[in-house]
Amino acid sequence: MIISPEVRAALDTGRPVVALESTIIAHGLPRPRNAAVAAELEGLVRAGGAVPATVAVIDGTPRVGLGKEELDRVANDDGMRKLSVRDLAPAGALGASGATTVSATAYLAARAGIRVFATGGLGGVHRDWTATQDESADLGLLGRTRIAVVCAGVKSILDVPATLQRLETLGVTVLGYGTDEFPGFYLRSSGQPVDWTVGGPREAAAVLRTQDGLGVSAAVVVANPVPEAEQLDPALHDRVLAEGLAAAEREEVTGQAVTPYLLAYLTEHTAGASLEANLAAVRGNVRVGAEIARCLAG
Ligand code: PSU
Ligand code: MN
Repeated sequence: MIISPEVRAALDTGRPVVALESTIIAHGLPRPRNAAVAAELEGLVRAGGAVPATVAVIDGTPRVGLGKEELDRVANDDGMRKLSVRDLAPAGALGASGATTVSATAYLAARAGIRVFATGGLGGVHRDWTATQDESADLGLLGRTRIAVVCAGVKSILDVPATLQRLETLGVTVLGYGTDEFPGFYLRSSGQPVDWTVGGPREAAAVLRTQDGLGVSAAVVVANPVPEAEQLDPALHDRVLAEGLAAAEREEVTGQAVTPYLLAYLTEHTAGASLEANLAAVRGNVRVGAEIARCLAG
């Protein structure tokens, strides 16, 4: 694994660092918007007084902190695979390149010594789980990795109550960030309650410090809702999502392809509105991630 000099220096001197994933760039957002978003997110981390560490695997080498050229490859190279944590070893051994999901990003970032990671929405338990057993590797990995993940909940294409139940089973702490309801990714609320609420970055950082003191080594999900003004219209969301789920079933989309398929379906059939809500959520999470990292460092 190569940690970029800037990230290395920040970690060595205790300055705030925020990890960012690359799957959202390579497979979650349409081109050419994705490259601009990758740069924008790094800029938001910097504006928040922290160092961005985007994670990806380039020609077999896991990288924590990407240069401009690598970021461009993540956004535009058709050969970029989607790498979950189980894919890291074969990608490394065979020299493949790929974008890292939440699970692979959290794994590599924690290994590099990064405490805070910001993304859009976690993977989780899919709605047809009893038939397909499709559950994102994100959850299992978060159950054994000490990292804070700032996200807007889990993607609403999933079974949200089942995902929350699995997080509980796995021992993952879930904090509502200024809310007592679990966010619904494109929507402010999923309608599900959370057990714990933090009021801001100081309280979130205090939870992380306390967790360190206790030696608990699971993730803390900091669930930060998209701003109300920028959420997707809930009625439109429910209608298009139902159509998208039916289309995925009709077209027999399975495995790793399911999440990108549904995200793209929503973008297309909401005339881009879901994409804007998605981006608003990610931006908010990246800002909060930088604030929490700063509180931790200071
Ligand atoms: N959130 C987004 N866009 C994405 C993802 C999350 O807004 O593309 C990605 C994350 O990388 C997450 C992955 O880890 O989707 C989950 O995929 P799967 O369900 O195949 O595990
Ligand atoms: Mn899956």
